[in-house]
Amino acid sequence: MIVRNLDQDILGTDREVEAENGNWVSRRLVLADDRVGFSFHDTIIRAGTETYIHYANHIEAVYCVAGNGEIYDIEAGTTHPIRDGMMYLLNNHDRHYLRGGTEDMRLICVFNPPLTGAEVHDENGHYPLLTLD
Ligand code: 9YT
Repeated sequence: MIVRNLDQDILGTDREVEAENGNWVSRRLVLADDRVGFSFHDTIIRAGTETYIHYANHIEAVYCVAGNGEIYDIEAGTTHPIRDGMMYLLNNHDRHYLRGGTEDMRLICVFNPPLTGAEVHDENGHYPLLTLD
């Protein structure tokens, strides 16, 4: 069993990753080196921000537990409000804009395959596919 606490084990370590543009901060509770087939993140999306994302190499489930915002599905041309209790699943590598609302949004995210922790969004909004040996 692995037990981690956000305040004791993640914050202020290299498992706490800030977006270059300051739009979000991701606290990675489970990563690829835990070797369980997914990674598990507690992410804060800052109010009033907009981020283009296209996870071409990953599936991501996202569950909102606090705050508000919206996701714009580019292919479908639809916008979905995000609030406590809303989940979205990027099962088709969906290109989207993630927008912070009037207050910071707290999102619990699961990635498959797992992130190693070394990925950064490239200019296309992608995370590269990184794997451990
Ligand atoms: C919800 C989302 O995709 N936010 C961007 C950051 C990402 N969740 C991460 O690296 O933890």
